Parts: sequence; C-alpha cells; structure tokens
Amino acid sequence: TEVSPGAVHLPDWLDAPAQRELLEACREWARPPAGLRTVRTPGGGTMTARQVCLGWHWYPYAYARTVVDGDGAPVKPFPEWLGELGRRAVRDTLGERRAAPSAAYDIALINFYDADARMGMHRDSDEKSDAPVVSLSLGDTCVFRFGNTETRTRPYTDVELRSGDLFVFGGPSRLAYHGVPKVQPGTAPAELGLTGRLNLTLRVSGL
Ligand code: MD5
Ligand code: FE
Repeated sequence: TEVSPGAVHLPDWLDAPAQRELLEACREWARPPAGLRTVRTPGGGTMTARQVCLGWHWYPYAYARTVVDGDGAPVKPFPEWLGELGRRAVRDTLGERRAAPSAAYDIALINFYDADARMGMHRDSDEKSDAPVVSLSLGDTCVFRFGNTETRTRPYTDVELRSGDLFVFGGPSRLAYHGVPKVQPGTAPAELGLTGRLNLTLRVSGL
C-alpha cells in the first residue's frame, strides 16, 4: 500500500522463520560493547526507545564511528547480508519507480520499545543521502504516524505496523515527519518470544 508518494507499506514481508532469525541477530547486537543504550538529547530529554547502531553510530544529531555518548567502543560492523535485505526491500516496494540505483546501505539503527515507549514526531535528516529508508518491525504492533514534510502536526496518517511488516520511505516521503505514538502491549506473535517492539531501519549514510 502506498501511504503517500514514495512511502510504501508491505505487511507481513518477513515470514516467521525470518522474523526469528532477525530477532536473534538483534539480540546479539544489543550486547555490550557498543550495545543497547539509552539516548539523551542535548536539551536534557531521554528517548524512551533504547537503541543500538551498526555501521555508523547515531547520536543527537550526527553520526560517528564510536559510541561517543556511551561506552566509547567502536560501532559494530554493518553485515553484508543486511545490505542485501535492504536492496530486496526496495525492489519489492518501490521497484522500477526508483531512479538510479542508490548507494549501498551502511547504517542500521535498531530501536527497542517496551510497552510505554514512544517516539515523538521528527524527521531523519542526519544522513547525507536521499536513498530510501527501509524499516522492519518485530514484536508488538504499534501505531506509526506518517506526517508531512512541513509540520509535526496534521495532516498525518496513522498506520498499524505489525511483526514482519516492511515500510520503505523514499522520494518525497524521505524527509516527512513521523513518530510512534503508541505500542500495543501483548500483541506480538507468541512464537516469536519477544516482549515489546523492535524496529530496524536501514539507511545510506552518504558519508
Ligand atoms: C521506528 N524509527 O518505528 C521508526 C521507524 C527512527 C524512527 O523513526 O528515526 O529511528 S523509521 C521511520 C521513518 C524513517 C525515515 C523516514 C520516515 C519514516 N518518513 O518519512 O516517515 O522506530
Ligand atoms: Fe525516524
């Protein structure tokens, strides 16, 4: 479903075994060093979703090669197979609508949401590339709010993202405001063995 030009939601893209494999990889990446951390913003705020990065370390509001706002360790490598997953995600959603082939995916940001976690409306503008962002969801269903490029407020569209769903943000949607106003606790597939929600985004740094 194309929610907006360049923003395509493909429900149930990952089957149950693929979801389990990706979850297992995320659990490994979450371990220290350079593991899961709480992100603090310069204004003194605390993000409620905890995060781990691969390839490049994101901190508000730039990228680095080490965990400059945490244990200082080098960021974990971005694996080749994850880049291939990203290319397949773009092909399955945007297909030939995509112009020139974009540069290789080299960043993964993985956000872990517990039942109370949220993400406020924001734009992802720290990458120096207009390549589409690939988003994969595991675990609990959430309400994902897809907004507009001008304001944090209406008009926006609320979409439910479930375990296994793919969402790709390209073209004019790449710089739209978006957020996660709610996670629906207890909605994860029982056989996945995840309490809460996990979201993995693949990005091109342009660095
Ligand atoms: C999440 N993560 O569910 C979301 C999925 C983040 C973040 O927002 O910054 O880590 S990524 C959604 C996204 C990315 C790029 C563009 C747009 C949405 N968009 O235009 O709506 O944890
Ligand atoms: Fe974002």
